[in-house]
Amino acid sequence: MDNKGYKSGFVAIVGRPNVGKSTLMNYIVGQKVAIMSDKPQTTRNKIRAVYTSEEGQIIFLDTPGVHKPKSKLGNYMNRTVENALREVDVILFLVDASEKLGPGDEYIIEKLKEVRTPVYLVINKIDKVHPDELLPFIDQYKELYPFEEIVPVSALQGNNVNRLMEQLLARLPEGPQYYPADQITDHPERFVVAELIREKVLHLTREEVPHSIAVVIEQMKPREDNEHLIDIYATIYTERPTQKGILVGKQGSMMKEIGMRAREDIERLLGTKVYLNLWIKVKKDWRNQENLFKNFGFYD
Ligand code: GDP
Ligand code: MG
Ligand code: K
Repeated sequence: MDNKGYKSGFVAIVGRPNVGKSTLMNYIVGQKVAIMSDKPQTTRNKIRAVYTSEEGQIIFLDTPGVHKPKSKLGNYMNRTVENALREVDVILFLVDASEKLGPGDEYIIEKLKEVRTPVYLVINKIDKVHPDELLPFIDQYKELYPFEEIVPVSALQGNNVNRLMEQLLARLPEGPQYYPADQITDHPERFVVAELIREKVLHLTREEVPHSIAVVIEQMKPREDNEHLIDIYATIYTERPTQKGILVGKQGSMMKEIGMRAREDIERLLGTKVYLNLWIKVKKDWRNQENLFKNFGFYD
């Protein structure tokens, strides 16, 4: 493929819970990808959605709502947010036009000031307010931070979202198409699925296999001829061949048991039938390999 003039890059979406981050992401990729809910913090993990067009590719990172950390997981989530902010080309700061600027927004703006990444203020839910309210709303935010662009949208109805995409593509550097055009997202459920498998391993092997294992979901997608069946390919990484031996078990019995129990839980989680394909690999010292760690999601 001739990549000349092709744009690509990474965009983080930050914003308080319920401002519409998942809704925007879903509109952009044209199908439901993130777990939507009225409850805050349902999107626990970093989600990647990929928007591909003739002009370029935008890789979106959804982030959990920024909040003052209360737990280790909270700390992790804030770390995720901060790393995301630093590593991306553009940050979309999503706010709710129908809500007053609050401490949560101010907290995020403080974080934005710590990084050099350009920030777009995306004012969502404009369908809920009178146009006259928009200017004073924008002025309040302008006083707090020098946003590079200010884009009012309705993620729910899709108003002005295409314009936002055009602006982003214009802003991104020339770059390759990182992902195939049909790869829409890394499902947020992947994280939970990996955790379920890991839980079964630790439970069934008791102390024999230490916590030094990691589960990576290689692929997870509905089967082409049957949307009610999801194929999941997962790899369990161990540090030593002896651990692999324990996990496989006599004639594969342990592996079978892990797979069966994990599948039951995953089916309950996803509400569909699941075909779970488990692999076990030995990866020496994976814990000290930073890159690998990144792909594993959340582990202490
Ligand atoms: P998140 O927590 O930031 O990911 O927010 P969600 O995407 O889960 O949205 C929270 C709620 O706001 C949901 O009930 C959405 O339907 C609603 N919502 C999101 N975008 C809009 C919008 O543009 N207009 C209106 N009226 N509601 C929206
Ligand atoms: Mg969300
Ligand atoms: K939410």
